[in-house]
Amino acid sequence: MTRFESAKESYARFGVDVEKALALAAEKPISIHCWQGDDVVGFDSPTGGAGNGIQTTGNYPGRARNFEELKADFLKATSLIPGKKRINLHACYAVFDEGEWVDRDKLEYKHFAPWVEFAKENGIGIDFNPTVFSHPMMKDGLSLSSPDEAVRKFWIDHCIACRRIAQRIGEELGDKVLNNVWIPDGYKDVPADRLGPRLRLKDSLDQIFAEKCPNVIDCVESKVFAIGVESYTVGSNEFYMSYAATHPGVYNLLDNGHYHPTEVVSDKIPALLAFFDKIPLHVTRGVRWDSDHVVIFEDELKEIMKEIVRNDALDKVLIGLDFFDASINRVAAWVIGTRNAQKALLWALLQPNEQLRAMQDAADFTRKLMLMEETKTLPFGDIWQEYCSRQGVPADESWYETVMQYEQNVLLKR
Ligand code: RNT
Ligand code: ZN
Repeated sequence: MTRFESAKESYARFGVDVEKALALAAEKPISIHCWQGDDVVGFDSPTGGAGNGIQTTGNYPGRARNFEELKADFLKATSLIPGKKRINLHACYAVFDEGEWVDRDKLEYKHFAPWVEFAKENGIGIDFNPTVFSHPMMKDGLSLSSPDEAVRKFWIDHCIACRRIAQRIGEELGDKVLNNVWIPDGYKDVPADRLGPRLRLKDSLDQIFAEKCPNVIDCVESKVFAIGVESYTVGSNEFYMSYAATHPGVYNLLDNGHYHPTEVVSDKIPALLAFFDKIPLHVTRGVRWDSDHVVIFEDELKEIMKEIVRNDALDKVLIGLDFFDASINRVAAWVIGTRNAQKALLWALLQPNEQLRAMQDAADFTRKLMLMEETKTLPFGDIWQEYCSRQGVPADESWYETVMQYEQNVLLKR
């Protein structure tokens, strides 16, 4: 008997159908953020870098500097990751012809057509984001909530352009494209007016979402605070939650780095499932704050995946990743973080969820706790290895050698 067959029997003793779990894991796409590959720099400001609302730390060699390099690195990473993939793009990854450049309010579908070709060639979906940071039109740290009407209009136009691009990408791929609005707007010190910026943001969003885009899934992403905006964030949780609740078709994206440290997204998922038919996620790892460290196989990640699986919400929760670490090999960062998200998803699919629910409803809490704890040491590693093998990717740490060879042959030569 192989280790996998024996592990399968161990799970079967607890009523878990391993084959079903493997099939479900293989079907659920994870949207992989392109920005881990180049420290959120993008292609639209050759002299610039991440700043004005976002920051990356570290200077590991080999950052992707252009479209060709980013594609190659992404494919190297995804060749080592099991499961279905999408690529999550930002507007700053527009691909311009030689000598061409347009500002963000003038972006068009053609600037992303090369990405659509890439997606078609590789059988992956695309998600999209307006890039409302790292740009001179961020005035005094504000964009869609700015009291300067020229600034506000520029960013409204950018977001409208992005929805149109996302719509066309969706048409080309015969798919729906998530278009996520996140802005860094806020104040460092105690604001004198907390309502005004929010009313302006609300009006901006109304203008942005006015046009019907049937292939777009619209969402807004809140945040509690950031470095430099410690006292007040315009797009707070309550603001966007209320906006989504009152604007059908606009969803509230949950980034698990964007809440107070004792709040957990695993508990927010079932709360929102009672009201929304979709919940987009940014799965990340915050260390003391929204630090966007590489996702590791930790309890809260497992708990998030468990809430998706046991509430039958695999079709409702859109799993996307959001981390960027420039202090380690960026391809390895993608592989580690995404393999861990896959691993946690498979882990969640292997829980005796129905039995546990029945025990809770019968107030059989002792038995429930016993079962939760005993199943923690089932031979999960053997099932994970089988999943990777069936998916044609390395089942163990041997993927690391592939990345190190790529570092030697490609990344260090940049
Ligand atoms: C920032 C948000 C946002 C960004 C990306 C690049 O705090 O999490 O999602 O990380 O849009
Ligand atoms: Zn995010």
